[in-house]
Amino acid sequence: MKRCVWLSVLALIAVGCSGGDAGKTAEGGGTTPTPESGKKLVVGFSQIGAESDWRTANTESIRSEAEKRGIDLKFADAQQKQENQIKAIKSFIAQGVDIIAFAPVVETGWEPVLREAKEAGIPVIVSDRRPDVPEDLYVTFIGSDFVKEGEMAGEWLVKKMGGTAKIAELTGTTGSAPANDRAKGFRNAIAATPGMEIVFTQTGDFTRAKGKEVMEALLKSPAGKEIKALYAHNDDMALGAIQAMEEAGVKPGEDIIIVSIDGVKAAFEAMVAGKLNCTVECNPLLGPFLFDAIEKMMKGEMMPKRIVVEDKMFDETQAAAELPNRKY
Ligand code: GYE
Repeated sequence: MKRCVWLSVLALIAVGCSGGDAGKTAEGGGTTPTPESGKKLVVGFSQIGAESDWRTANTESIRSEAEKRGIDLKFADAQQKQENQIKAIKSFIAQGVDIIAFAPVVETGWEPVLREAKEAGIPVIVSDRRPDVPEDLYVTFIGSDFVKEGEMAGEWLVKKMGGTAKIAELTGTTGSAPANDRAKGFRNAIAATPGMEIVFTQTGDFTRAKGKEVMEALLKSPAGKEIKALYAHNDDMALGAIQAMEEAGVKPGEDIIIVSIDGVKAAFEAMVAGKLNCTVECNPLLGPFLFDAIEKMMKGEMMPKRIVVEDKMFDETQAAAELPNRKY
């Protein structure tokens, strides 16, 4: 059944991008959309913004992979605003791109625009973050398991703190899949250890500046005096918080134990300097995954609804050896 639905999507694409007669027949009677000979494949990509080192590496991976494969990439930066992403997707539809890919800044609010793409016969691939929409509105979702990342961070912290700590949490962009899932995963991991207590939680919007600002205010408040650990949903917020701690005379990595997520180079440098204790990797190099999926789709191959990118965890004891291997 799924295959039938998919083949009819492919047939729609052929009509949408080639006028219905340039596609070649695929096995099983479906139609594979091939851009007219000599015409480059056009992919519209709506990126969230440039909020973190992770995002910069993600953008670079997508741009360079498109270039390598001779794909015409129409790239739109939404500056962290959903309304800009919706505008970009509508504009891709109006331009009649072959494929739309996007990283949804928040989980909700995507159904109407994805229905428009579907009605226009343009397939959508989801990159990085999950949107809360019915599965028939996209081909596949490529990205990490954020709940698992939160669990890994929590498990590591329980061990490191010997089961007791008052914890501050810096959450990611409110309403985003990684903020929701990393909060959930971390809570799953500490649930069985009552000594592990989250006493403060606030968004730092995945940025260094906001991470610093929130930590500055926290350290000035009574709650700030009892914090023994910090869990930041990304490295950038942890790095901002580290600056705030140093300016307040608190030793990051010693007075306050810090675990964060992403595994960017700057986090490894902070670990080597003894200021950060652990980072859970979240691979931003999604370009090859994305364009492999697009190429498979163009050949009419069946695709899973979910492509999970595997991540590892690195703590301060592994940082120096690992730093030269980091690619982002
Ligand atoms: O962890 C953070 C970025 O969606 C996985 O977004 C991504 C997150 C990443 O801003 O640094």
